[in-house]
Formats: sequence, C-alpha cells, structure tokens
Amino acid sequence: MLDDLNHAIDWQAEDAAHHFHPFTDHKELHQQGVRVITSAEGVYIHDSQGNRIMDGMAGLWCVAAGYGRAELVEAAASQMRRLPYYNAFFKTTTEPTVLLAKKLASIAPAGFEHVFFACSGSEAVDSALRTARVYWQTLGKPEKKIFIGREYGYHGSTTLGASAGGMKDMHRQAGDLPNFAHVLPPYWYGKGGQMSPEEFGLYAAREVEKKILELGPEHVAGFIGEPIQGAGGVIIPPETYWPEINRICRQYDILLIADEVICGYGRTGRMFGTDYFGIKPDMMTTAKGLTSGYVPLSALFLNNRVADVLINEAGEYFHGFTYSGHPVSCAVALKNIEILETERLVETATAKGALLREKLNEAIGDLPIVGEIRGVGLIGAIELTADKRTRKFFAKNGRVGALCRDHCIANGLMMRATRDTMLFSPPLIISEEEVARFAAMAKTAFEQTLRDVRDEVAE
Ligand code: PXG
Repeated sequence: MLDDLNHAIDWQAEDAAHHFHPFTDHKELHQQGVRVITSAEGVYIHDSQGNRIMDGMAGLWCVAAGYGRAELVEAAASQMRRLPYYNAFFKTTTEPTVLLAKKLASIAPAGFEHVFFACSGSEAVDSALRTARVYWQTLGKPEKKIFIGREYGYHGSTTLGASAGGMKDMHRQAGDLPNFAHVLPPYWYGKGGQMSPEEFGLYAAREVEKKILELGPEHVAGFIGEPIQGAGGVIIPPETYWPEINRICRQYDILLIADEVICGYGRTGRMFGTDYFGIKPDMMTTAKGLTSGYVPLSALFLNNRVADVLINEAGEYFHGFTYSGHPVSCAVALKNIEILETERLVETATAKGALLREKLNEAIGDLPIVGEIRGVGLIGAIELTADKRTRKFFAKNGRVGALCRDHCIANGLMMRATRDTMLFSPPLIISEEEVARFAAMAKTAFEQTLRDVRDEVAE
C-alpha cells in the first residue's frame, strides 16, 4: 500500500500541513522540509530521497537490537493473535506481563523484585516521582516532597518530568512545578575548570548535599539522576561522583531515583548504568532499550524498601495507565531481552565501544576542533572546541554542533548535537566493520566542520 502511495503523496507537504512534531521549531522545519524515514535494516535507516544513513543514535537511543528483527515482529504478531489487549487494573493480568515482570526482577540489581509498567520513559519518571511522594506520605512524612535534579538532566516531557529535568527551555514553557530544585551536573569537561575529574566529581556530589541542607532534609523526597546524562550531552560522571551520592542519600534519608531510560538494557556494557557505577537506587526508571523501540513500553523498578511500604501500608494506589503492562509490548520486551542475552549484546558493548572510540581518536582526535572523545560502552560524545588546550567553547553555543550534525548526516551518519557536543549511541548490534565505517564518515564530516569554522579555532 505504501509503495502505491509513494507516487501519489507529497509527504513533506502533508507533514507540514498536518503533523505537529515533538521538540520542533515548526517554521524552521517547514522551510527546510522534513526527512521521511521509510525503512530500515540492521544499523541503517533509509529515507524517501533514497539515502541510506548509518543510525549512530539507535533512533532516539533505543533501537538496541537493530532494525528489521523478524523475531520481534513475530512476538508482537503472535501475541496480538492470542490476546491483543487486556488491562491490569481490575485484579487482572496477562501472561506476557507476568513473565516480563519476573524476568526483569531476575536481571535487576539485588533488592529489586517489583516493576510497574507504563508506555514511555516520561510516564515511568512521573510514576516514580508520585510513588516517592506516596512513600513519604505513607510513612507519615508528607512534608518530604521536594525533588533535587540536575542542570542538563532530562527526565521526559510530562510536567513532573520537565520540572525534575534541568532543561531551562522546558522550564520556561510551563515545565516548572514547585518543589523541584536543581544542582550542578557532574560535567567535568564543561564545568570542572582547573579541578581534576576526581576532585570535581566529589565537588558536584557535595552540591547535592549542600542543597539538601539548604532545603532541610525533612523537606526532600528524593534525588533523581541519570547514571550518564544522555540528552544533556552524554555527561559521564567522574568515578568519585556516584559513591558520594549514595552516601549522601543514605545519610539524609533521601530516596535515590536512577533514571535508566537511556543507560538501561546494556548501553553501558552492563545491564544497567546502576551496575556500571555501583549506584544504590531505591527506584529505577527504564524504557527505550527494553523493547528496542519496536513498541512503546517502560518499566519502573521499585526496590524492596519502597515496594514493602507501597504494598503493605499504602492501601490503594490511585495511579496507572490503560496500557500499563500491555501484553503485546511485554511480549516484544521478553523477546528483545532474549536477543540481548543470546547475542551477548550487553557484554560485547564494552569492547565495541572501546573500538569505536579508538577509531574515532585515530580519525579525528588530532583535529583542533575536537576537545574530547568520551564514552562508556556504546554511548559517547565528542566535544567541539575553539581551543583544545583550554576546553573553550565556540561563541553562540549550538551553532557549530548543528553544522557538524548536518555534515554528518550528509555523509551518511546520523548523529545528534546537544549544544556543541556531538552525541552517539549506535545500535548494540553494530559490527566491527560498521564501527570503522562510522569513524570514517565522522572524519569527513568533522574535517568539513573544521573548514567552516577555521577562523575561530586556535591552532
Ligand atoms: N528519562 C531519560 C533519561 C530520557 O533520556 C526520558 C526520561 C523520557 O522518555 P520518553 O519515552 O517519554 O521520551 C528520556 C527520553 C534527545 C531525546 O533529544 C532524548 C529522549 C527523548 C527524546 C529526545 O536526546 N530521552
């Protein structure tokens, strides 16, 4: 059907006429024209102009198992044939939902035995924040309701999530509920000044402690943080950071919420970012890689401390979604986790990520605009700089990042820019040859970017 339509429909015009996009300046989009992605296979996406582009972002950090996985399609189809939908509200459940909850409990860090399902990362975060407040209310401490997040944190787009996140533009657009505070992110490259990364990691963690003391621990419900801040620029905390955050949350009796929406399910080379950094969370929010993006699904993990109170003391919990525990999504997630395990995609992400960074270092590491190439497993970033000795940013932040992103895409490599930081998180199935190709395309694109801004760059 779509092949017939391709001749009859002007996709760009119809999209501009009727589709209101997420996170988009529509005037700018309509001037440039939208890119229509038509099909995909492995690590490549195809557009309606006939371009084949390597997806260095795994969609939006989610397509871990790669495109075109017939097993996932079959898992969805067979579940739809058997039972396409039933809810989990009225003392009912479905088989894939139970199996997935059991499976997730088995791969979660110790102490996590319960999961709540929703459809998106945003809903998981929103649910975590509500759950934290219900937890404290149930324990007779309703005044513990402030959440501490971080600048450049991203926790989704519900109003609670936008408020927890540290994106100023989102706060400005009705995303700034009361009872949220924000602190410095552990972004050594951009904010560490003359401190060593280890010193800065401790310093950034103690900003959380300072904020707790300023607000009064008796008012603080929780701290929320991504193990690695993704959308905010793949900010990888120095190794001193998370152990200190563990200590602080424990000392002041603050719930620790690890937002694993990007890190979860193998991105870091461990099943969860929490495993990689030794974080001791009370709740974990996950989505994206849970189904490799084939169908929407998120899972909020509750540790036993939280689950015991919610289950045994809180009475009815007035929260949930029509599609909580959707059987089709759960069936796909089960098959997706099976793929992660049988193809050892989590374990191999460490070596593949190291190879990718090595190839990138060879290809572009010496360019005067490349300030840092960093990563953990298959998530990483490249800092663009006007002076690599001093880590100076370009004037008008975001301009050079956008240029570089456009060059990458024109050369067949999908990358994302946050400010002037280039981000990557390719599908976990990426092969060694594809890693080499990734670096080769980046080389051309970064050299073109350098040519564009040469006058602004210190030699
Ligand atoms: N938490 C984190 C850490 C995320 O990265 C969400 C929550 C929200 O998930 P949903 O499924 O509601 O989108 C995310 C989502 C980007 C980008 O530009 C990142 C996300 C979403 C859209 C764009 O990097 N992350």
